Amino acid sequence: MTSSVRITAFDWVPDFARGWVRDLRVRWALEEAGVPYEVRKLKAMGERPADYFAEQPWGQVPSYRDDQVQLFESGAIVLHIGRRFGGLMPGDEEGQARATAWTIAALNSVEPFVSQLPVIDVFHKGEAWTIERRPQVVEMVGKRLDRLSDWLGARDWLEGQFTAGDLLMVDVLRIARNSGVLTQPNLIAYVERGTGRPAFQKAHAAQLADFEEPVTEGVN
Ligand SMILES: N[C@@H](CCC(=O)N[C@@H](CS)C(=O)NCC(=O)O)C(=O)O
Repeated sequence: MTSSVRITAFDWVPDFARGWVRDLRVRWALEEAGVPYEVRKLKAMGERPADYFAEQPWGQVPSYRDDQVQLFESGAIVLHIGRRFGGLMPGDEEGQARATAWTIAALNSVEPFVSQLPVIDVFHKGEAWTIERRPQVVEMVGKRLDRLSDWLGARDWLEGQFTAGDLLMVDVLRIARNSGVLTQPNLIAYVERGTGRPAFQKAHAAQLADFEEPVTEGVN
């Protein structure tokens, strides 16, 4: 199958962000599906090229295109890859709807809470307001993660087989783990299972490797 997939990524981010930029999710999905891709690197510290806002309304990464569609939003891109190339979506309609629900749950019901932690711990480190705010966020995150832990129980994946929903959920839970608030043993094992997949390992290594390469003249 020809696909001519091209994604966007940054040419540079600070060390603490390497391995965490959201093009990782798209690289991971493409690796799960066995689809090769090219990367258009954008200068992180410069102005975005004017044409880029037609690809991503806020000038963020990732954006994605193949020979059929042009997309933005990592969750939408991962769902598209799953539908078009396989590897991330069950074959039946109900299973696909459930995988979509978990994708949105990761991005809408878990990530908004979890992503407050790096904001507090990294971007506003040491500021007075964080002393009061952090315990409140930890409590909210804990409630979400306890219920998620109950759902997962002893299963390997949220719906019995690995789907786009697991990909997004594992990536969001990585943030919780890195912030020191992932305490539920089955969720810790779930993240290890997800990040232990060869496709995640390849995608992660590819993002890191891309920061080491100079930007090719003319492509950004
Ligand atoms: N909801 C978007 C978020 C994308 C996003 O936050 N991208 C970050 C990198 S992880 C970015 O481009 N930040 C630079 C900026 O906002 O200008 C998605 O999931 O694709």
